[in-house]
Amino acid sequence: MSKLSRRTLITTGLTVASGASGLVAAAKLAKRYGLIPPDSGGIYGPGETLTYAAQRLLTRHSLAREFSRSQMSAKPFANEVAPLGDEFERHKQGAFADWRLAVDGLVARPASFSLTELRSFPRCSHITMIQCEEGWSYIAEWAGVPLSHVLERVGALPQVRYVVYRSIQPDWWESIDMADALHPQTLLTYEMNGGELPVGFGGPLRMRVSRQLGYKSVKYITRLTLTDNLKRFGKGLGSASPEGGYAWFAGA
Ligand SMILES: Nc1nc2c(c(=O)[nH]1)N[C@H]1C(S)=C(S)[C@@H](COP(=O)(O)O)O[C@H]1N2
Ligand SMILES: [Mo]
Repeated sequence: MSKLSRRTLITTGLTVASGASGLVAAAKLAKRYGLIPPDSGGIYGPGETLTYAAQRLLTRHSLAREFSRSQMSAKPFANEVAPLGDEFERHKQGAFADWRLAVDGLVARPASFSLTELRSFPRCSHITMIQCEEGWSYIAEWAGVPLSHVLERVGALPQVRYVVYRSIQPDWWESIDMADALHPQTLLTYEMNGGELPVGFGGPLRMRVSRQLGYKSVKYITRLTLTDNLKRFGKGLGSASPEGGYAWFAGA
């Protein structure tokens, strides 16, 4: 069977199962094809599974909508963050010269990159919309190094299934699957709207996951961990968001 017709069959199966015999049947089907998100337990679990499985089958390679320069928001809104603390202040005073991005886990060559090194890697940019789950949004230009390039540089091992990313704010950590980690619009950004990424918007380094809601675009990134299993991180639900009642997969 061709790849496409197999995909159509599974997707149709998921849709039929969700209507006819309920979400649980859809979840069973998703499980057979390895499309279970890490927060699949609990009362919303079957719904989360259906969303994630269907999205991955239908839109794995789709691009987030890109906008023209004239559509950029005149006044982008920086969502307030909790106080950033002394360590961050020290970095800020030193113009972030000592900021590092550590990369560990299932990699051939664990590494730690300075911002200067990250800036020397291939640079990509896009004008996309960031949407908060609370309803507001803005359109901005983001520039940085594609996450896929960093993964290639450290030698991501073939069994890697997720990238966990952490902030200098310990409460903010997320993970994404390989469809998003290798996606061309997923960038470790250090620039916004043609200038340095402001602190309010996550500077000096922010993960920009363009196909998901704003909370997946974590600010002040310090560490990436490549893994085949999310169970040993936090409460085992994949990231901080499901621990707080939000979906791990936040496809927008
Ligand atoms: N480290 C960190 N990252 C974060 C947040 C935060 O409070 N701390 N807020 C998240 C939420 S809920 C949203 S909607 C976006 C907001 O992005 P903005 O400030 O560029 O509008 O950042 C996300 N990344
Ligand atoms: Mo948000």
